[in-house]
Amino acid sequence: MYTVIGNKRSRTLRVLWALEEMSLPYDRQEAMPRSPEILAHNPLGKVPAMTHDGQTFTDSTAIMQYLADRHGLLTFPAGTAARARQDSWTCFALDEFDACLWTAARHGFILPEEHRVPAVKDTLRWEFARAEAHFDTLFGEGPFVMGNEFTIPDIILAHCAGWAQSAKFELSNSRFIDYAERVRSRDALARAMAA
Ligand SMILES: N[C@@H](CCC(=O)N[C@@H](CS)C(=O)NCC(=O)O)C(=O)O
Repeated sequence: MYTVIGNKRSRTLRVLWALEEMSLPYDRQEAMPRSPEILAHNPLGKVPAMTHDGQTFTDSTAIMQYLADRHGLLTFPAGTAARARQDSWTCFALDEFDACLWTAARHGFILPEEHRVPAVKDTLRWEFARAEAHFDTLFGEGPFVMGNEFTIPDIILAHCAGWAQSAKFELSNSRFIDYAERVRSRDALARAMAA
């Protein structure tokens, strides 16, 4: 049994979503960032973590890709050209979307007040819009980034689209908006949110 430690208003939702997509059974342990519950599993205090078979895994992308590889779902096999392209999408999602949102959060409410630079948000909004334009350039026929196959980077990108809205980053590219709406309408996300 997999046990996911974290809270749904965080990247933990990505792992829950992946588990629901794969129809795998799991338990949840509620933990807020930096709480004693997560510090017991991750000395950095970051959520999510996941335990399985006496082992602890951290970082939402590492956890999702571990699950995908282990069960041969939501991924192309390691060592294939398709997997390299899939991993490029994963890196793109993390570098261009996740990084903007995370930096905005850090300068909004996470860093000690004296180290925050609130004005950086304008630059991050501009960077986010540029990332949407780059998505448009890279995206093929769809419906997913890897064509007909729904894979891990789709979860990261669509999660970032939802996160952007709650962080008041207005989405600006119609192809990215359509894509995000399509991916976010999947039943597995609704189940993960209700879990
Ligand atoms: N790359 C990591 C980032 C984890 C992370 O920073 N999580 C946030 C919540 S979404 C957190 O726990 N932050 C607390 C902190 O940085 O102190 C992942 O994808 O899991």
